[in-house]
Amino acid sequence: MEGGMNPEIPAFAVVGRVNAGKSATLATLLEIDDDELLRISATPGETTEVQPLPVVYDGQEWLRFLDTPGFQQPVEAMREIQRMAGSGVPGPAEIARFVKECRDKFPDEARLLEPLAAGAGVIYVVDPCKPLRDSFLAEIEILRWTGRPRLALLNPQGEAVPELEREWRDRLGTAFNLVRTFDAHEARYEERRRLLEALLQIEEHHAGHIRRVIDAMANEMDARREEAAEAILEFLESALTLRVSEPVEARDRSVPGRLEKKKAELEARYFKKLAGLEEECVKRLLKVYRHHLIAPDVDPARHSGLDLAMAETWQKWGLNRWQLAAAGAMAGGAAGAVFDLGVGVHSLGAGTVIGAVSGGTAAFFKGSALPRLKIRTGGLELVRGEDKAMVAGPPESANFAWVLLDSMLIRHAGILARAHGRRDRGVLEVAELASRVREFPSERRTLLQKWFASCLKGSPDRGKEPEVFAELVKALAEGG
Ligand SMILES: Nc1nc2c(ncn2[C@@H]2O[C@H](COP(=O)(O)OP(=O)(O)OP(=O)(O)O)[C@@H](O)[C@H]2O)c(=O)[nH]1
Ligand SMILES: [Mg+2]
Repeated sequence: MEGGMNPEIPAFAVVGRVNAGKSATLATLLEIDDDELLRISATPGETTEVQPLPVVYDGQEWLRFLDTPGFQQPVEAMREIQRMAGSGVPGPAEIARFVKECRDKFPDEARLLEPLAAGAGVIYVVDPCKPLRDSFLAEIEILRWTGRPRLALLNPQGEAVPELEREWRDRLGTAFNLVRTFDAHEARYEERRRLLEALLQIEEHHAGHIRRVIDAMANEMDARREEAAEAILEFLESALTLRVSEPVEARDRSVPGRLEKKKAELEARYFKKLAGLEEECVKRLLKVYRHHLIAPDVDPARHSGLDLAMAETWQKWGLNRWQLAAAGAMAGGAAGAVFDLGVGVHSLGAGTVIGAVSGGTAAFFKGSALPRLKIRTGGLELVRGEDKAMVAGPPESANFAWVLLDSMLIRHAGILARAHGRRDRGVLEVAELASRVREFPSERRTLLQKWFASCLKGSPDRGKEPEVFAELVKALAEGG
């Protein structure tokens, strides 16, 4: 397998200047967020060997990408190849000779051209924010001489400069079969699919293989959406049915303040458990979409200022009052509960930043602004034999379930928007994303409201589950 190639399998080598974002492009395209598998770094010359990245579905390799070291001395390499051609125009024969004979003098160029000489197609990555210097023109010339199918990708690493980009496009247009934009830090599923379709356009010979990968990717996205819907459904059910209890003894009633203290402890336990369920769900979503560098974020430092943002949180997500009223009425819910937003609504200045969206719904329910829990005490429940118990259930707010759902849908959208080529650890950037449930069609709201009500009562309506699941899948597809 010369140069990491097998003639049966279409191969594309990703080439370009050091630091152009070649590895990042492949990482995003193939969803690899692990530096152990694919190194991305601000240090130029990070990739020093050709690295084959096979695309395998159903145990079979359908397509192969090759990450390559960057061009280091393109102008000198171009002159060398021209010298080999003498008075003629250089072509694939000179490229092959260069690969064989110039390893010592041009180790990087020889390595990156080797797979092209062996038959791989070209994906040339450039940063269109950089001026189009002679050294880039030399790279473009060399790649043209390979005679291989060629796709150029503009991967902007900074602020776009329209005149520069036009210059790049004009020049690349003369030497490449296609020119496309692929932002390695921003591209999502749709852009990844378009990149593969571009390969289909430039390399008709292997169309079947490439199409197979495009289809497999689409099927996989559908399957993931279903897994995500299942995770969210299970989260909602466990969160809405969550109850915590605490035994109550005779002296709890006789010593003043003691019951109140117990209530407060009980509330704290409830919200901690809720946060745990939430974290578990976000972890599942991250896993479904193959993200390892993002934490579900439960860092309390990120949540400061949240208590204040509480009212805005309830207003920003979930349904608004009228939507709640409508959903509640249609679902046969108690209209009286509808106007209870669960918190003292204090007005906040416009533009208050809700820093903790990424932090979790748990953060919404914190400190003095905790919504009131339904707490029942005094002989209503029997726990462990004769002990009387105090039971804390869901917050009284009619919007509780909607806020939980919205927070998961928003995170799901944030996960889809996160490119695997990024290597910064961190949390999802979802603060700017708007409420999803407010856009739901009314039949969906009614269905969910009914199911929520059954969960809140502690007896989830299993008969409705398949429908709820189907609606969640639809909602996730709309949010993608
Ligand atoms: N802002 C931004 N930075 C990017 C983008 N693509 C790559 N980078 C950054 O650019 C640097 C180089 O990225 P790599 O993917 O390692 O580049 P490379 O072309 O593989 O580099 P070598 O292997 O050294 O030739 C890294 O710090 C990346 O995070 C992008 O689309 N946007
Ligand atoms: Mg690299």
